[in-house]
Amino acid sequence: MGNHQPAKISYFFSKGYSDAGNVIKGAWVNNWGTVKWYRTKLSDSWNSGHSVARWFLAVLWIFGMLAVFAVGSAVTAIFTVVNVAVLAAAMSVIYLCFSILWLADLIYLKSHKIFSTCPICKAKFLLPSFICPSCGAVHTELRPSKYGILKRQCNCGATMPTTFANGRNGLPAICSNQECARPIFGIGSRPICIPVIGGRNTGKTAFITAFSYDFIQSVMPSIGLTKENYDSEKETIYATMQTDYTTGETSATTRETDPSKPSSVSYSFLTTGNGLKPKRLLHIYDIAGEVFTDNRENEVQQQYDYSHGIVLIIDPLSITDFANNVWDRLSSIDRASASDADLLFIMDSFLQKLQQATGLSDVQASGVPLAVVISKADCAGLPEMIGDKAVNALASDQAYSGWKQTDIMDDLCRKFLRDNGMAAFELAIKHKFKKNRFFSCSAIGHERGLGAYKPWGVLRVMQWLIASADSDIAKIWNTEVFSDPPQGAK
Ligand SMILES: Nc1nc2c(ncn2[C@@H]2O[C@H](COP(=O)(O)OP(=O)(O)O)[C@@H](O)[C@H]2O)c(=O)[nH]1
Ligand SMILES: [Mg+2]
Ligand SMILES: [Zn+2]
Ligand SMILES: [Zn+2]
Repeated sequence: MGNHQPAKISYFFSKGYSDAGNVIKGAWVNNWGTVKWYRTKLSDSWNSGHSVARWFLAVLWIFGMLAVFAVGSAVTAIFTVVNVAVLAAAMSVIYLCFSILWLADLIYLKSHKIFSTCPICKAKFLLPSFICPSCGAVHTELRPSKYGILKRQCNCGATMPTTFANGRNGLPAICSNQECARPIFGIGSRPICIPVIGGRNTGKTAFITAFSYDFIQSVMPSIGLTKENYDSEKETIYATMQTDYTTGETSATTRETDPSKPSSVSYSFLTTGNGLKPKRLLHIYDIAGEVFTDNRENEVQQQYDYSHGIVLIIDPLSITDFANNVWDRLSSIDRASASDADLLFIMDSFLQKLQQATGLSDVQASGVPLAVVISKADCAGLPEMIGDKAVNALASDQAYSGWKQTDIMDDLCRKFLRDNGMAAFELAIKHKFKKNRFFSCSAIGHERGLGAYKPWGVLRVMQWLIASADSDIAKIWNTEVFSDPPQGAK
């Protein structure tokens, strides 16, 4: 509440003080002036009068002086007290008003889970810094305060709203981190932040492309939601994703070695409609795989701290036991694009970063839901082992009677990893994440370069994470059912 703002302070907190002070001072000066006047009279009559009259007049003047001093002081004192009381009353009323509104604004933001995050430096803040539309001054705390209850006047004279209810969301804003200060959009929305992590070439970008395209093009219209753009940069990302989706390509996420550029980029968009209030702001973070393998990062990935769910992508072709078995059956493209990153190493490096960002200790388990996703499940006979085909085939199996489809898939994936020498990995996940679930998916649906994406299993992953994060969306997007915890993970 205390930061200096480039705005005019309300009268009673600024000029009100000095005005009252001057009035009170004036009254005392007046009173003292009268006393002085009597003293002059006294000395005049003493110096000029005869001996008897002199004594008589002196007594008279002294008496008068004392009377004026006593009565005058009393009156001035009462005047002072009244003045101070009026000023104090006005200040308390204003203080009370802005405190109540400040609190109401805070309660609204908190109860609606509204905050802002910077897609560049990843900082999280309740409110960004707002920019005066006429002069560009930065208001770091545009909230009800001594600068104004519902509105304040910028030093330039422009009026700015100070609450969520009367237009603050519409003002231009920048990141609260003063070293960053990049533009922030979607003010007043509830963010849903989901980082997608994994080694290089595991299929993160393909996963995000498949999700974004299918969610925006099919899911959102089917549940009555519409898209609003975040900014033009994000729309360039979406344009690339649309081209990749329709042509069946993948664009490599460029390695960011320039320290001024972020190591992870988010694809962000707003979704609104169907009674969803406030708007939701989805941030899907695509983190360059090098961040994990080379342990190099241009910024602390603070979003791990405020993320609502994490997608950990595993390339089955990077699992040595499995890859050795099926290598001969792979197409040359799938061979060439297999990830060479060591899964346990990536996991270790990720856990370190997670602890760094969230302040978790080594033994504490994270409460963030973690989706472990086996990607590229279209190749090497995987559909029949862990894909929907396998799940459907087992749905009538005695061993799985009464199981939900999503739970069968979870179980098949865990078994697949254990059977291929990854038991330690599955155990580590169980220890480190209270809420974890395993999935298989194919983002492209086939190997790269064979026409448009035909994804399966991608939306399911995101539905689980988004529905866990947002009960309102869970009510309208509920095509999949999940038990908690997964049947096979109990
Ligand atoms: N067969 C198949 N290959 C995929 C799939 N997704 C990704 N790939 C391959 O893996 C490579 C790397 O994918 P990409 O999404 O760029 O991985 P990233 O480095 O984790 O972002 C791509 O060039 C594809 O050849 C998939 O669903 N199926
Ligand atoms: Mg990528
Ligand atoms: Zn920033
Ligand atoms: Zn201004």
